[in-house]
Amino acid sequence: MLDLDDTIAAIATAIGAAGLAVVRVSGSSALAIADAVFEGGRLSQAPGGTLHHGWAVWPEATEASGADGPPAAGGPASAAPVGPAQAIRVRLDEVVAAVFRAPRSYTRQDVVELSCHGGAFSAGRVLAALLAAGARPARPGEFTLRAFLNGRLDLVQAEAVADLIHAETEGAHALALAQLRGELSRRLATISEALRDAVAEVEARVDFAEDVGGVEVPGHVLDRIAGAGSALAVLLEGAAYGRALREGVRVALVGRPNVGKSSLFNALVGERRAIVTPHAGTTRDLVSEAIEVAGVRVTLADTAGLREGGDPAEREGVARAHAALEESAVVLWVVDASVPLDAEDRRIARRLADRRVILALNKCDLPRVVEVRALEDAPGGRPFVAVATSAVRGDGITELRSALGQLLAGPGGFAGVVANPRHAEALERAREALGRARTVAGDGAPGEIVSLELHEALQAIGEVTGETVDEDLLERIFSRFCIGK
Ligand SMILES: Nc1nc2c(ncn2[C@@H]2O[C@H](COP(=O)(O)OP(=O)(O)O)[C@@H](O)[C@H]2O)c(=O)[nH]1
Ligand SMILES: [Mg+2]
Repeated sequence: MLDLDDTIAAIATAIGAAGLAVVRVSGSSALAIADAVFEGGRLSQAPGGTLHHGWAVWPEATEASGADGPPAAGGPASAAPVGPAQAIRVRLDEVVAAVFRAPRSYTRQDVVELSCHGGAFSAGRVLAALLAAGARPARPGEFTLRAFLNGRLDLVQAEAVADLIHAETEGAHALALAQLRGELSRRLATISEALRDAVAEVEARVDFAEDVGGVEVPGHVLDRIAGAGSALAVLLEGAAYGRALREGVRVALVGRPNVGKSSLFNALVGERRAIVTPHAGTTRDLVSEAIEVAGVRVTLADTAGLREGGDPAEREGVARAHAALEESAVVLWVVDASVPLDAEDRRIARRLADRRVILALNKCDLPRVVEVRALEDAPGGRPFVAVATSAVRGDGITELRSALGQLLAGPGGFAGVVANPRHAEALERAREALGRARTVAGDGAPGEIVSLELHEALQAIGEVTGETVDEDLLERIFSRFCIGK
């Protein structure tokens, strides 16, 4: 996979009915291979950054390519008799060829992109023709891997390409773009640079003092290490938010039966998705729907009312509600504010003691008998965000969304946000190594020991940017990409 010599080809667009599809070729023979399947000019003579209108054709048979006609497939083009002896080449589709010359291309190699018609058929035939002309099918993410190996992108940026493709919300998209622009990479580069300076200084002193025995690490170097450590800590603080942006979060609506969970769920989702009746125990199975709040994809789950007893179906529903509660980043706890709190409410309050909770005081269209204070005083009660709502009138729904948005919100901006768990794990290791470096330096350990920890931190940061990754890790990262990216 790390081989850059052969020329690879793949369909870069999703398969299906569409105006266009793009088939991409990259490698040292990209222009020659594209020429073999293109009728309408010599692409190998064309300057980079040019477009050429013409036809994709089946390549003439050569010893090297082993091409012996297009694959048998229905359709008018393949109905004509074809074969190696045929002088007239079979036209596969009308295309526009875009020529990019190394190093000014996505992969920094010669690249040709053939835009043909979309749909299930055309792009597949154009790709088959390129393969017959000598290209090899690209593996998932192999174009981006080449861009990385050729130094066009670092690993954070390469992974941002995959995140961009998979982004489903404005927030996930903005974050991926910021990382693709190199915003996280630049911050990591600054931290690494400070650490390399520290290492250089520590090691110079060690060398100098060889005869004298160990040396202590000077104060200004310790300050630099501490600065790098807190810069990492700032990045890691935003990691939960980053992960929420990238992957979305789950939010469960919980409460005792009949307080209006399903009604609030419907109001938040904006449609009558969950069944609402005046009877307690209506909701049994989980009903989930995704909404977007503050740029984060939120999967809301309406649950069965938490109470004990009930028939087997309701008990199963309650078990599922508890499971949904466990998986939720934030819990939307619904209380009927028009009736006094009961033992179930207090039991739920205790259950939620260590969770991030938004309290909806529902049915606020009716005279209110529950005060927030009463809930705070409940055993296990805690400060939470409370919003008065009326699911039937629509009061407080906007406030509920913005309370949720505030709980999910991050440090502001996407510039230095760590979103990928792989990055967070490695940066956490780097931060720990720096902590140890400071501790051992404070204990008067010799420079060599401090320098070991600094190297470990640099190594961990390098795993994020790709300076110090091994082949296995690259394989794992890029295998998650789409083919053609
Ligand atoms: N007055 C009033 N009734 C509500 C409100 N929200 C829900 N209800 C009613 O309370 C009953 C139970 O609602 P539902 O959403 O099924 O509650 P769940 O069991 O918690 O899911 C239904 O008759 C709803 O119409 C509200 O804000 N005000
Ligand atoms: Mg319900």
